[in-house]
Amino acid sequence: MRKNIVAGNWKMNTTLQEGIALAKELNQALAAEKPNCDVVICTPFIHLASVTPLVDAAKIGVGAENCADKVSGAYTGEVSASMVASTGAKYVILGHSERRAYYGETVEILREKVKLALANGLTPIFCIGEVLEEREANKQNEVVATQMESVFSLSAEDFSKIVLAYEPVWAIGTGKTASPEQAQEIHAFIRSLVAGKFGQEIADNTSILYGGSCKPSNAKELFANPDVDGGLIGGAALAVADFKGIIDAF
Ligand code: 3PY
Repeated sequence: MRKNIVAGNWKMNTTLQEGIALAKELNQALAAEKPNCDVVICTPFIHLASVTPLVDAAKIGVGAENCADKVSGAYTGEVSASMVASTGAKYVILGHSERRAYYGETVEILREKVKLALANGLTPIFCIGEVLEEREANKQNEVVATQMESVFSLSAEDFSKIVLAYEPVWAIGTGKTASPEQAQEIHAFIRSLVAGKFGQEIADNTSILYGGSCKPSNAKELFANPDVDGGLIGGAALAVADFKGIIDAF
C-alpha cells in the first residue's frame, strides 16, 4: 500500500551552516523512525553532501529541489541527476510551480528531468497544480491532466517509483490553503487519471502529497482525507517545531 510522506522544501533558504544546524536539530527532534510516515528534507544543492551523512537515513531521507534536464557537459551552472545522487540524496523535487513560472519549465523539459532522475535512482517528487485564474475558471482538472503528461510517457514500472505532489499555486506562500474538501476532490481526480493510464493497483500505490501553506494547525484535517498521503511543506519546514508538528499529524 502507498506510503504517507512529509517532505520539506527548503527553497532558496539557509546558508550552508544554517542548513546543517537545521538538519541536525530535526534529526535530534525525531526520536525514532515513524512507522506510518516517511520524512524527507529537500535542500539547496550545496547542502546535500553535508546534510546527507548528518541525518539518520532510517528517519530522514534527503533530496534536491531540482536537477538538470541534460546528462552532463557544457551547461554552466546546472546540476545533474547523477551529481545529486552522488551526494547520497535519494529524492528530487521536479516541476515545482516556482520552477515552471520563473524558469520556464515545460511538460517536455520535465519529462526529461523525471527520466534522468529515475535513471540515477532518485525518487522524483513531481509537482502539479493550477494558478488562481485557472481555479476561478474551474480549469484545475484540465491543467493537472496536461501537467501529468510529463510522467504519463513513463513505463508503468518507472511511474510506480514516483511521488506526486498537488500544490495549488494560489496557496503557495499566500497563507491560503485548499479546503480539505478541495484537496480531496482534486487528489481523487489525479488518482483517477493514474488509474486510467496505469491501472487501479498502481494508482492505489501512488503517494499524492498536498502542498501549499500546510502547517501544524491544518495538517491533520488535510491528511485525514483518503487521497491525501502527506504534504510537501514550504515555510513550515524551516522551523523544526512546525515541521515536527506536521509530521505528528500522522
Ligand atoms: C509551499 O508550501 O510553500 C510550497 O511551495 C511547498 O513546496
